[in-house]
Order: sequence, then structure tokens, then C-alpha cells
Amino acid sequence: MDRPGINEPPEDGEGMTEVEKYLFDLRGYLVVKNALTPTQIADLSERLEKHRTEGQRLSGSDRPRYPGGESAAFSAKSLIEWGGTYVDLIDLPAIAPYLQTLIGTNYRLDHDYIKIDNAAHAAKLFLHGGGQGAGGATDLVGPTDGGQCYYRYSNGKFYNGLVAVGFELDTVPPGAGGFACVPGSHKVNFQLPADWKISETQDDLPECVHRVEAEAGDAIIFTEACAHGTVPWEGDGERRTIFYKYCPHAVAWSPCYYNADGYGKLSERQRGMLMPPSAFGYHEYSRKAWEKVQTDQAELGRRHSEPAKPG
Ligand SMILES: O=C(O)CCC(=O)C(=O)O
Repeated sequence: MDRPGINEPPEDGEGMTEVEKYLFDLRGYLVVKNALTPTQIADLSERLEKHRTEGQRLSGSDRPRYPGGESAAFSAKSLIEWGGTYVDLIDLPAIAPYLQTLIGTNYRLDHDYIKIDNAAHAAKLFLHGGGQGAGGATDLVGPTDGGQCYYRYSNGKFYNGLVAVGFELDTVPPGAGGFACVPGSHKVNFQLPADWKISETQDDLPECVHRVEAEAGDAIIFTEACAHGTVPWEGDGERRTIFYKYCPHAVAWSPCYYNADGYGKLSERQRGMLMPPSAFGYHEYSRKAWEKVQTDQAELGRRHSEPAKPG
């Protein structure tokens, strides 16, 4: 099915169902069953294992690492560089209608990362996020706390400052670990009690924390305004979760932007979603401005690499 361009509203029947809207507004998250096909899971898994190094727990554009502090250009290393289904995830047909409904028709991919939970990296629960700025200035989500971690529903529309899509590559058995949140906290007006923020073990989880079960191929879509985190891992095996995080076009979270020229052939919609932030969105004007910046940067790079002229 052809889907609308990122500047066009979804057609009837293409957005979320009334039940899904109700549940998202109530709880701040949704589980989309079988968002990935078995073939996609296998491809994502194979590419991950090929690139994974011993003991590695995190990778992606959310984790910029520049040896010696040198920055290559605009972009941090992204999972999209791994190709195949990692490229398809930018604009997955099973997920796009949710993003269009939750963010609006003009959203962008802000950052991506993969996280691996296992016995060696059990991770403590660090609840972060919180509606109405309730996360506070020390929150992991946007420490500038300019209120950008927002959620609201008004005039028949959802407004979200950042929507995360977590794709599960493994089925997480009950009690092992996984995503957890305080359902409804995306609308809360008070800060999370400080001593509920961190849980070292599952026994410490505050009662208000809800564990979300998911199987391989499921996607958990949540608003970062909902206080959330990872349940300390207490299972066998591991959980490998890929996160792609989207926001309105004028909002930015990551200090690094994508460079759509770096990932092989992309669709027009995918290129639009990798544009840097601007109030113009995916517009011919901003596209041309961005192309010019890239040309200027390439020219600058060329001049830097020229040997210095004597005198
Ligand atoms: O493990 C999870 O699913 C939660 C990840 C998380 O807290 C985040 O990406 O902000």
C-alpha cells in the first residue's frame, strides 16, 4: 500500500485505532505485536552479531564516540550504517501510522541505538522522563529540561516531544527483565519521588512500576514523557533491543544529525526523516539549505586536507 508523504496526513483507517489511542493516552505506551517479520528479525540479528564486539552493550547514533575528540562531520555512528533492515526501520510500514498519529505528519528520526541486557550487563532501573517537565533538570531525558519532553492531547491531536520505538529481537521470558514504566506518568504534574528513581534489583521496584511483556518482533512504542527504564536483568540469555526515536521536525535531542548521503540508496520519505531539525520540516527550502551546508562542509574538509602552503 502506498503511504502518504511525510507532509501529508494519514488517510482514513491508516492511523491508530480508537482502542490504541485510548490505551496510549491512558498509559503512555503501546505494544505493536509482530511489527517485524521473522526474516527481518534474522537480518537485524545477523548484522548486529557481525558488528558486535566482545562485551559490547550499546551502539548507535545516541552514543557518539570520536577518538581523540575528532568529529568526522555532522553525524555520529548510526545503526543505519549496518544496512539491510536497519535502513528499512527508518520508515517501517508497520510503525509509520503510529508515528503519524502520535507526532504529526512532519516528524524526523532523531537518533537510534541498540542495547543488550544480560547477566554481564544487568543494568539497574533508572526511571527517567515525566510529563509536564516532571522529570526535572537532573533527568536523563533532555537535561536542559526546556519542557521538550512533553505529551498532550488537544483539539483532536496528539502532541509528543519524543516518541521511542523499541524493537525486540528476543522474547523476554516473564521475570527476566525488559521495558518498564509508570503508566500514566506522561500526564503527571509532580516529580517522581527521588527514592523511586533507581532500583538495583527487581525486588526494589516501586509498586507503581509496570513491567511490559514483549516477544521477539514486537515493538514497544512509548512517549519519553512517560517515566520509564529497564528492569534489572535476572534471566538467562539476553535481551537485544533496537531503539529508533522520533520527534517533531523542529525539535532536536541528539547533538548529532544524520547525513542521508551516507547510507546508500534511500527513499524520498527516508531521506526526509533524516533531515536535520528545522521549523520548515521536509520542505524544498530546508532541503536546498541542507544540501548547500553539506557542499560547504565537503569543501572545508578538502581545504583542511591540503598541505599547508609555505609562508
Ligand atoms: O530498556 C528499555 O526498553 C528502556 C530503554 C530506555 O529507557 C530508553 O531508551 O530511554
